[in-house]
Amino acid sequence: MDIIYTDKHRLRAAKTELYGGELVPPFECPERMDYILEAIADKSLGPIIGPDENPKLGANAIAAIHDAGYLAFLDTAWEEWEAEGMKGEMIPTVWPSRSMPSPHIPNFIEGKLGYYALSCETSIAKNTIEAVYASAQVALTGAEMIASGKNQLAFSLCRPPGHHASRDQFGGYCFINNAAIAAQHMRDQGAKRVAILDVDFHHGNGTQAIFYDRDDVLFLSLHGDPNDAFPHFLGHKSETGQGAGDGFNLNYPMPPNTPYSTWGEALDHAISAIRDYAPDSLVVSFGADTFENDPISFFKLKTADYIDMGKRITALGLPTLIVMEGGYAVRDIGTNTVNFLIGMEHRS
Ligand code: Q9C
Ligand code: ZN
Repeated sequence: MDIIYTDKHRLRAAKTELYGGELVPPFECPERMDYILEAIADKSLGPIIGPDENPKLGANAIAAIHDAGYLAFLDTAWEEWEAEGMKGEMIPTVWPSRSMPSPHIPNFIEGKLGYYALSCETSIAKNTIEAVYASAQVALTGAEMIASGKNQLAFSLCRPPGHHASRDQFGGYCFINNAAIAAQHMRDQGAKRVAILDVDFHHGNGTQAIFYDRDDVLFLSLHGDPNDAFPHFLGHKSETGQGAGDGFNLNYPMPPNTPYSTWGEALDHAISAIRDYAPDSLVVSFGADTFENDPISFFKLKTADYIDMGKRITALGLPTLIVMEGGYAVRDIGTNTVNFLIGMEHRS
């Protein structure tokens, strides 16, 4: 299967993550990609190809999915922060909270940072945004391969991840929603319906919010119950879409210690909903943080389960783009991700 990847992800090299009241090295680190690439080489998967260099590819999709003011904020955030003489990385400290509804967008960078952030573990650092756009290009290149009919399967090895990013907010290690812009690009290239299946441990709050009122993109997410897991404020079963999108959003929240047997039942339900929807193509937001040894998650999937997961999803027989999201058990992320790809390659 074609794997799209660029070394530019290394420009995303924040030193800090606010975690448990301490500043720690970020869980979402460059080494994640090294372990995945090593496992890909071990199994001779590939080829690994660079993203399309055409800067216009998918520009419409990015503009359709994200707010212009948000993108402008991302472009100059670090410069503005440095110009104020701030010494550390960008960590928001203030938000327009429930008691301050309908906020105006402030001028000062500290205020803008809180306005455009949904959480504060995701420090913005020098060159972060360059890596973010390279990751988006990796997603769009994969989307183009599927949309053009050149490929039935492709893997966009994106970093940083995207599924927590909404139209105008970053957080949960995400800035541009790679899966959402990929799905939008497929729509722009003629797909009538696209399904996005999110199997990362965390709820894909950004993707859900982006497509919540649309019926042309079906969103399904299997994840840790938001009562117990990040992002805490979205991802309940009762969230089923609104307006034209009513019925086109499906959440499968699951409790701590969920094993693959239970998780797989939710997957089968999601797969049958995708079959009923009959999309032209599928985007899979893949995270390996469902793994039993993930340091920040609580499902109990085992390494061999990822092969079965891939086989079940690929049985849909749809043109499919896999987009990399999370996974923080760095030593095992390569094997688990590659097992998923091997499962996905089982096509009749
Ligand atoms: N106590 C992705 O997997 N913080 N993002 C969790 C746990 C945020 C995960 C804190 C986790 C974000 C793409
Ligand atoms: Zn995750």
